[in-house]
Amino acid sequence: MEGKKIKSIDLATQEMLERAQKENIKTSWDRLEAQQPQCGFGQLGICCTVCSMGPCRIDPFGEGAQAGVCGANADTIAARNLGRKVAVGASAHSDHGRDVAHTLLLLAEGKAHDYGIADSNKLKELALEFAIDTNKAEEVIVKELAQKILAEFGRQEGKLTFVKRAPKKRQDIWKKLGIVPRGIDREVVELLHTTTMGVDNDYKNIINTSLRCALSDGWGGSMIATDLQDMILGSPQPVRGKVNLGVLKEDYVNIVVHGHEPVLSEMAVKASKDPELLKAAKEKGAKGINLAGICCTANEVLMRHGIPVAGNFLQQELAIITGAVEVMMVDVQCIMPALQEIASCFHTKLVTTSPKAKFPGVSQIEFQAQNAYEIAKKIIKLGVDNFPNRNKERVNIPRQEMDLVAGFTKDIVHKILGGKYRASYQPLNDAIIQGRLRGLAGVVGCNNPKQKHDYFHTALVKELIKKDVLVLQTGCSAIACAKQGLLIPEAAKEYAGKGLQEICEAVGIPPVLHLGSCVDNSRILTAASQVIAQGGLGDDLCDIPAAGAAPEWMSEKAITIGMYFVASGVFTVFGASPFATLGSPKLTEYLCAGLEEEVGGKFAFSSDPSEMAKIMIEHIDKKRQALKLKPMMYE
Ligand code: BF8
Repeated sequence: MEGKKIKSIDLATQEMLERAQKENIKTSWDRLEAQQPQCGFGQLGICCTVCSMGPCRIDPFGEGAQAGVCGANADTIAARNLGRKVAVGASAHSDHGRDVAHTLLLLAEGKAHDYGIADSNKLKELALEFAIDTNKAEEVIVKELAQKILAEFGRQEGKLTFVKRAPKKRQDIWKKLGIVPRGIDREVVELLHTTTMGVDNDYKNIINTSLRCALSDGWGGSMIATDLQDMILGSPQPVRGKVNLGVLKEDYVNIVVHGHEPVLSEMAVKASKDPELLKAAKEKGAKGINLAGICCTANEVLMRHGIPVAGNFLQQELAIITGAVEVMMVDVQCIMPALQEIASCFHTKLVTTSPKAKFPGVSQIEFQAQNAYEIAKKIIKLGVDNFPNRNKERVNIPRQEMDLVAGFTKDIVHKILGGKYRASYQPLNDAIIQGRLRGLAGVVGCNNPKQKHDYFHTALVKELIKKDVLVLQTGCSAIACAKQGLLIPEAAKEYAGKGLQEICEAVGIPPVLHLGSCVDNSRILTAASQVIAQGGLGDDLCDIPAAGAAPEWMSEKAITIGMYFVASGVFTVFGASPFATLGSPKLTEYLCAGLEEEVGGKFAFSSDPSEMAKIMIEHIDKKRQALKLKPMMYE
């Protein structure tokens, strides 16, 4: 790769990119290059396609048109474009949550026999939160809960039930600003409505509606997805696993699960151990069946079963290019349309499973909760039967794989830090109060070929832990750092500051905690609320010495997550450009400064991981000072 711009810090990725180049297989990096120069108006957020009088664009230099045909200026156009992204991101997470809730209803009605209640404590907890009498038969409680949770989506008035999980002061702020989320669907629809032609032209009001919609995701759809998945599929426990393309096995049938909704992949885990299928695999000349994951589906099956992770978002194409994947089974979200073309260069069968996500020319085996296990078996069987079609000469699996520990939920953090006898957040709060720990950071989000793959995540996280910040991770960011060896307890000694090191060594945790998939960012909100409830670190989420970041983001979902973090009072830094809002300096200023006065959180943007770490640490220190906490112990 000498003399060329390195596209990834990950050696397995570098190796596969070289192979793709040799074989003239185009990946997202090549397509990005072919797109150059990308549209400047689009990058600045000042291209409007809302109605057919356009497309209109605003001249960013102030010389040409300053308004679209309808009269919308740069502020309105940029805010509307941003708001629509928030609505899409919220709808993706929340529709995922709805599907899980629907599975729960089918389960309660006896129509989804392959599922059960894996965590009955979670059922009790949720039943109490939803004011359900728990002295009834379990199936009655489950049915009532499913119905009540499904009603959260269509709720017209009042507030989402999980809003009560936030500190009182936070809820009061939302009330004052009129951004308490009501029904999930209602908030998405209202944001889409108000950003259509000729409705809301006040950029601040559009952001206000966007914040409410984002909150309906963070404290609604995503939280529902997380809690119900834990209840039905089992609450994660710390588990060791392996990560990177090296987890694919040369002598095995390799099945890769990719996407977001774990209800089917959970069944794939079970089916991959089915004696009948294992026998069939051996008959076809394989040693067994090897299941691995990509993206957030990977995080889900990793956390609950220790299933290895083949890679993050930008590695989905590369997994197929190893020539060793028999089936890639996809559900929804973050699945590149390019996969089919790449699969057609190899023997790999791409299988879609959601009626919401079809690919032209790709066969679909539709997932139904009613006969989930049979469907999963059918897909795995397809992989087994495809094994003899593998061209052994074309198999090229990079050797890289790394250990990691995942499965840290809010309850686990509680238990581990609180000790054997009394689960509590007090030791964590005390560590922050006494200056052993500086604070907390949530580092989350995607990959983006515009940025050196995995570099921004790992460089930022290394700087944070060096300064005694405990890092919580989800999504592709967690996979990036895991590949670089940051998610094992031994990483504390090598990378963490002395205070964080002491804590990690005392309780045996890594300095970077893997909390799950992107909907599991909701775990960060509930954990932070419990930190406040424990006492000593203020009375609102914005008081905690904490910050968030999405260093390599690309998805609309990342913007929605950022919005609900900010609306919850968290200072949140995004890598690269300010959501395509630079064409409106007023909007950018509002997002990066003005919002703080209203919600206590704000955005910052930076394309330099050291600078990102610096501003996050400055923010954490500012919060420490405001709380009059002790100076850092080892500085
Ligand atoms: O929901 S981090 S690339 S996989 S959007 Fe997608 Fe981004 Fe990965 Fe998970 Ni989240």
